[in-house]
Amino acid sequence: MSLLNILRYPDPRLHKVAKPVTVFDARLKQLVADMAETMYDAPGVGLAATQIDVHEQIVVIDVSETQNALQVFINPKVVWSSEEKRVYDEGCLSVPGIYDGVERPAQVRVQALDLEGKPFEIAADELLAVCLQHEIDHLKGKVFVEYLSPLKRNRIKTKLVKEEKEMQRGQAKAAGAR
Ligand code: K2U
Ligand code: ZN
Repeated sequence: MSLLNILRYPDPRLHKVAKPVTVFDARLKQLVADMAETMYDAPGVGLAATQIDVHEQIVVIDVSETQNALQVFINPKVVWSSEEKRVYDEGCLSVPGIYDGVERPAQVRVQALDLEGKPFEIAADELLAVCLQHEIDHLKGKVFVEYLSPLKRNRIKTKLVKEEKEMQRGQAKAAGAR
């Protein structure tokens, strides 16, 4: 299995819209295994294929306390959301170090396919509901900072671009020193 590179905001590839999965083969299973390994290593409780620059509708989630209950959602879609809303302090592996309140429906029902292509439906609340909506947003090319004010979003963008440049300078220096 391998650890995959997670795209960092404001990388434009995070805004690509993912295509539905139509082939359920060994490649898909390997990709899901690599996504799960990458998520657990980060660590995170969810990861969308968009974040690893694969633009197919694939999501892995594990909201268990013991991080040993992986859930795989292929071509997921929200088919019902509650009127009740809940604000959750969200983070994102593609927006490191940034956490802010996002209001979303408190409960959702999601239809998806499993790794064999078999349809299923799940009712979610609490962290799973937040994570599912967050990941399905990723598949639509949407990052959670887009729910924040333009001022906050621009400050986050400036901060992460500065950090990316510093990281690249550090890597170039280290390569030059070899
Ligand atoms: O999409 C991602 O980057 C994965 C997120 C999923 C997530 C976002 C918001 C709220 C819940 C889950 C990462 O797991 S962010 C890190 C994290 C870890 C535990 C709880 C909340 C966020
Ligand atoms: Zn995210």
